[in-house]
Amino acid sequence: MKYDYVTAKTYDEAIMDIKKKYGDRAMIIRRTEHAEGGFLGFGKKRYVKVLVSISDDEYLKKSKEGFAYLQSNLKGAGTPEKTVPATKPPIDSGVKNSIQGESISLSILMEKLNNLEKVIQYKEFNKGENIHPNLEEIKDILKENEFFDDFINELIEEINKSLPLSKINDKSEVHKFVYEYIKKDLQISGGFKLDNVKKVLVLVGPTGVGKTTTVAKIAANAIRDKINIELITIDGYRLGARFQLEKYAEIMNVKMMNIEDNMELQRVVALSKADMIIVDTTGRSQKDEINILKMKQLLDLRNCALEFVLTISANTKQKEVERIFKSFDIFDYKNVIITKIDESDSIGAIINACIDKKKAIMYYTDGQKVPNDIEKADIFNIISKIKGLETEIFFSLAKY
Ligand SMILES: Nc1nc2c(ncn2[C@@H]2O[C@H](COP(=O)(O)OP(=O)(O)O)[C@@H](O)[C@H]2O)c(=O)[nH]1
Ligand SMILES: [Mg+2]
Repeated sequence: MKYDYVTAKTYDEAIMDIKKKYGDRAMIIRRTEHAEGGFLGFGKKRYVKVLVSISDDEYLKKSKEGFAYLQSNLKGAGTPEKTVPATKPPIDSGVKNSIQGESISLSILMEKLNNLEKVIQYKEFNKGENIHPNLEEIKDILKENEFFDDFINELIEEINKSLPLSKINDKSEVHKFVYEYIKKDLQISGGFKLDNVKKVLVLVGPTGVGKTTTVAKIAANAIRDKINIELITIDGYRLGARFQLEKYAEIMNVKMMNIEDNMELQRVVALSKADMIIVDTTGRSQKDEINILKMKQLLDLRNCALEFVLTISANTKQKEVERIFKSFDIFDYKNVIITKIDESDSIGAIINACIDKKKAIMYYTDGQKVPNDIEKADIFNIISKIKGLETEIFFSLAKY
């Protein structure tokens, strides 16, 4: 944007000069009357000085685009739809029609530029430091819950695209949008399903997340539901771990076996009369890829509904979550169990990873007590774990 002073004897002449020199690109900013020379107030030379701003072509193009954008985006938000002002700009008497026309077109341009300014402000508002306070708040909430930046930014963009300003101004509308957005993409399986074929449920995951405890919880609840189950551990090299499951099996009075190789496993599964076999796996580190590969080979089973479940602790640091999801990819797991929710403030990263990788949440566990501290996941109990998201109103409206 450039600026120029145009001086002429009269305002009309100045307008004509401006039009000749700059065409449509000029916008009048200020007009001042001057007088100089003469003696004792007589013979002074009078003239008009007009300050104009000159837009470059790119700016003018943006103005037009910006105006269209504003019209489509800010409709209903109190933005004037008409570009031509109701009152004509003041024009001196005796001004020619053509000049009047020029003034109107300059006014229209001025109006367009004003609107462009609003568009820029609106865009700026939703970017960087000037983000709308309600979007700023939701951003903070999701960050606090350890959702990933990419997810948050996409969500904010989606809100800007889908919600009119009048709804963005309403905090509960923004929260509702976030709830719907997560609900739309988050898969929930809410427990295992039995098929006609024998089910083999295998819990994999990092050491110490609570696999053995969770196996015991699932088993105890299945027994309560009169499902015939058996337990297998391939955690044999860690004697302590094996005894841990043995102890649970003893209390629940279910069969438990320690398996060392694939042949043995195939035989045991084939001979089993159970509806479901739950397998507790080694607690070796997920960084140990060779062991993961060996485990995969050991667990290669046919003629049964083999299902791997990733067990991950809610305590897992945000940057670890993606790596863990990835390192167990080899098992082609479809479901996730979140453990130790009672010890963590934020499960956003896990929810986020489940959305990204299209994994369903099966259960969450919230304490050490077997069998009680486990819940089948549903959309309400999972989303309500997002601290700061006001979900009560939507839950009360939603049908179970
Ligand atoms: N607070 C809490 N502790 C849990 C939960 N699940 C398991 N634990 C504890 O975590 C520790 C490791 O559990 P374990 O089942 O041996 O983990 P594994 O190595 O994955 O088999 C034990 O002390 C469990 O009691 C849970 O949901 N909440
Ligand atoms: Mg274990």
